[in-house]
Amino acid sequence: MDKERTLILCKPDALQRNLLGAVISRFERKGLKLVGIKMVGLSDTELDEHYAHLKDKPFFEGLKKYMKQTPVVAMVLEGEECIDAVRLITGATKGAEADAGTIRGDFAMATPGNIVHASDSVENAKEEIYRFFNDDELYDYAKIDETFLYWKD
Ligand code: IDP
Ligand code: MG
Repeated sequence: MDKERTLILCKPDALQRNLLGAVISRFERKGLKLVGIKMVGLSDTELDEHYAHLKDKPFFEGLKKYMKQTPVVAMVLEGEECIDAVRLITGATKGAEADAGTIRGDFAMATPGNIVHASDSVENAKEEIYRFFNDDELYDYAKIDETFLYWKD
């Protein structure tokens, strides 16, 4: 199984609605390893890059305004095949349509306010991590639960 890293942004509504701990807890209890974390005030340049696939959408400017209301908390999580696993925990884009039990399904009702961003592919994860983190802000360390988490026999 490939070890992957993925980028999470806890969006301004996660901070404003006091859901930061609840969000991080969802990833922790799944067994994902936190290898980087920081608070970031997003710039227009970063948002134009990060949401380049949406630049022609009518909601693009509103999305940027929402993402700049407060700093976001950026995290890099590591785990075997974690990119898809984290997207499952995150849930569908529109809060009201996201499955119960997912972060968006449990905590969000709409868009753009859907609590978290999570990378959606290996290629995008690499690009997004590089956009928000320097190499010396990401940590390699052994975690004592890994033998049981990824038990192979
Ligand atoms: P994703 O976050 O589930 O990957 P994307 O389509 O990549 O979804 O959209 C990025 C973000 O843009 C969403 O998480 C949401 O905050 C916002 N967004 C997506 N669609 C809409 C919309 O129809 N109206 C307003 N905001 C939207
Ligand atoms: Mg996306």
